Amino acid sequence: MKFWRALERARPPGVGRARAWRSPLRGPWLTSVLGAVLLGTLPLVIITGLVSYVAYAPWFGQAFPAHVGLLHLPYFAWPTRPAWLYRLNQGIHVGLGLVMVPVVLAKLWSVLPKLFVWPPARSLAQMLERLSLLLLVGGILFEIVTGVLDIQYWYVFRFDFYTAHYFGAWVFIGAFVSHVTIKLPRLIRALRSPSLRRELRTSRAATQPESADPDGLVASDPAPATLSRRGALALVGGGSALTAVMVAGQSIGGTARSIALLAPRGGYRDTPHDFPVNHTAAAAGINADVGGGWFLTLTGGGRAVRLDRNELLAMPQHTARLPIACVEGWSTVQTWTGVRLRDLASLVGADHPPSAHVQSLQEGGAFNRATLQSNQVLDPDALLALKVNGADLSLDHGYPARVIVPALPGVHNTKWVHSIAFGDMRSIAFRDT
Ligand SMILES: Nc1nc2c(c(=O)[nH]1)N[C@H]1C(S)=C(S)[C@@H](COP(=O)(O)O)O[C@H]1N2
Ligand SMILES: [Mo]
Repeated sequence: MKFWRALERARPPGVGRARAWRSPLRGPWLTSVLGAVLLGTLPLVIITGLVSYVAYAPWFGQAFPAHVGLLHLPYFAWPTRPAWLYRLNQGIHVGLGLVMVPVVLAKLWSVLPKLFVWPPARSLAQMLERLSLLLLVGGILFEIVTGVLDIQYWYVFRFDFYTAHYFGAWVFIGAFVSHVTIKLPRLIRALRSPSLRRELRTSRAATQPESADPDGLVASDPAPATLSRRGALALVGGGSALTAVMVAGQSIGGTARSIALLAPRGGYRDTPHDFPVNHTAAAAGINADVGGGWFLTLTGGGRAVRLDRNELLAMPQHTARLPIACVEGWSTVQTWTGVRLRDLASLVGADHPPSAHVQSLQEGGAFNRATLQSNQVLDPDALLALKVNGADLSLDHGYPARVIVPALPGVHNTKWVHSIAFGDMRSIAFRDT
């Protein structure tokens, strides 16, 4: 007893004053509506994130982070069809993830007073529960912050973004699953009364606090409503809609790109090269005169072949409309022309290569090479592109030649290609990392 009294005296100022939180909107119903939206959407964000890890082909040592032990979905060879598969996966992960940010913040607001409860725990069980909530809230905020900063290329933190985002996700997944397990019955009960339909018809003037609940979400001394619950939901929905517009613009293209404030990426207005650039040639240390004296080295099947750009242009050319879908939340479909990768493999006698290792002229960086699976080499639309939209590639989009493969994660469409080695690249790739 003495302990509790001491704890009460040690209460920090401003904490534990339940009366300070007076919004009449707070209560199990509002928290549960927001919770239900997140329950329906966050699993999709989680799964597409984990699928993306597998799509990077971690067995070639080229997923980020390279090693995650057992913490991944089952591995499978990422398909090349449908060509928009990775685009869809990343669109859901980044797009839906960002659109849910206002909902997450609103849900945190709805339970905010509970953060300031004093004493922090009255029993061991309660202490464990609050610790798990710390992982839940900390986990989602960490994923949001690291994700958004990555989209902005703003690496303010010292740690590696991908490693942090990946393992942070697993912390959140654990906390999320246990939170849902514990709260689901209460969520269902709270959603029944009052019904959504009735609440959506309730004006601000008729908005009443919910009756006191065992969780203590309802204010003990509620102020008059300044906003109805439907108004609050409309506000959150509006925030989500605005986010959707700002993030989708970069993928929709045209004028919509100019309002893509969340994913500002370059491009060249009114040219065949008017689509986003990931790293520019300047950023990658590629000189403007890269074309002079350039040749491509092919190896495999015990042979080596060197081709210059004119020799590549003299080979059978193939054209395909294919997307580039970047993990950073943008995608674009363009018309690419070049030599089929499988024709290049045949040139060195590797008709059915188990994989291919593509190396860029770019020195250093994590994106200057990629290992492709067998199906990604053999697909009839898998190209070493020399042109885009009928014009020679621009320097920033990978001149003299770049890889473009259907459904391949954007990062593996290597630009400024220098060499391609066909064969079993598993061991080589693992030595690299
Ligand atoms: N050599 C090299 N290739 C690269 C990159 C890079 O930084 N260096 N970025 C990759 C990433 S992450 C993406 S999304 C695409 C973007 O292609 P784009 O800049 O032509 O739009 O190129 C990929 N190829
Ligand atoms: Mo990317």
